[in-house]
Amino acid sequence: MSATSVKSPNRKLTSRKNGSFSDRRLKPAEIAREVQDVLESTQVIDIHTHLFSPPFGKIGLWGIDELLTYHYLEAEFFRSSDTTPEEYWKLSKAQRADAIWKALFVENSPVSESTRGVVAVLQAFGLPTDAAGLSEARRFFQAQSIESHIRKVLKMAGVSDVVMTNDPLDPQERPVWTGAGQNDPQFHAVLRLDRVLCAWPDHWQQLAREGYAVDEDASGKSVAEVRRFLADWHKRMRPLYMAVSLTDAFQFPEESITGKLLSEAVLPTCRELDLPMSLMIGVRRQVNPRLRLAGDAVGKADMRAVENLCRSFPDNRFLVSVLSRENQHELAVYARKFNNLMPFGCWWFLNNPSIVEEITRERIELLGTSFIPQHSDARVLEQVIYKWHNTRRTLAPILANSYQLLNADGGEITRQKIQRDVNRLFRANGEKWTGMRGN
Ligand code: HDL
Ligand code: ZN
Repeated sequence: MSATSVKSPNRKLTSRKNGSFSDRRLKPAEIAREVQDVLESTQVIDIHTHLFSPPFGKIGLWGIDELLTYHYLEAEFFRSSDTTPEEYWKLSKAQRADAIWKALFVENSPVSESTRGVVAVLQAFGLPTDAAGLSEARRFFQAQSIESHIRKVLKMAGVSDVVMTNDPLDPQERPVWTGAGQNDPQFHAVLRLDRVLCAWPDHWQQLAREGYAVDEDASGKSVAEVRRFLADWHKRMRPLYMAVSLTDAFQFPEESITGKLLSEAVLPTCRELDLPMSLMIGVRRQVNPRLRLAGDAVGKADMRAVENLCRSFPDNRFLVSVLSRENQHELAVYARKFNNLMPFGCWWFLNNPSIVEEITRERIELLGTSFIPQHSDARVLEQVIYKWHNTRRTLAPILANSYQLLNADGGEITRQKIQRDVNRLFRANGEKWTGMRGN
């Protein structure tokens, strides 16, 4: 994959034949190539990431040391090294990256999805992919200026818009939001509410300190004051949606502070502000705390909670991603029952070609193109290069096969229709759901 493997997004969309946008019926043998070309030339809106725009400074991660110390790779490292987590955490960032490079890339073949991704990024920048050490890669990344590097990386990845994850109670983020804010046109905010919805006992006092009349039991004026908190942060962040990550044990309705604040504060405010609510369900937090961020695992969730939310709140729009492979078919079936439910992405432990293929095929078979196929979940800037290259590579044969079947059953396939469908999958479903660009 060369650094320009994703065609410039401004490349004039023309057919190969007559230079105009072709609505000529394609021959079966032409379909695969047209699908690949449309995927490569259509920029995507990355609907969920942990990336940050330049005003956030150092909490925006990029470069080879951050790529190698990604928590996905740290989990794999402990399987291929005698280094204990306690010894590892004592190392510097560079020492950790050196240790991971040695164990996963030099002493073993980087054939996992996350290790191969780092190889793909090095290749995309024309850097050696089999060096004994990291000095050349470090020199390259250290020579980049972050502003131009961001634009180059997003162009290489074919990403037009990055949707961030923003925590109003994170002390590292707050100075940006209470200061000049962020107005980078390629980055969009999301109001992430894990601390409010899932850890109220640990965080209600921070709201109280900021002047919101809330209490430990979320009683009295707490609901109204949480709504005021959300409205205040909506003004600061202008988020595309509100979001929360929920464990595999999540139930709704539920006699709990989570259930109360979700139904009485967050969802009514989403309706008032015309924002979707993103629910990411199925994490089993810290099954191995020694691994820190890499210590989370997955559990099968009770999807009745999604059913009850979609039915009880028909005027709310829900973006839902579930972490267990076993929940995917249920999610797709529920999306057939509730048109206020938008399934999105192949999240975290699912973002591997073997599972992405299964999930995407069943979504197309059940939902047509009315879903958002992927998000990168990128934590380190350059990850979008491999994550979106891999998504396009996995999607291409799936989409081509769908059109081959349609053609064989009498449908007419044109490049124009392929472009319309890919635009819906990569862009319009997200734009419509979040109101981006007034759609
Ligand atoms: O809660 C989330 O948004 C998850 O994506 C977690 O951040 C997780 O650690 C992750 O990075 N998954 O890819
Ligand atoms: Zn995430």
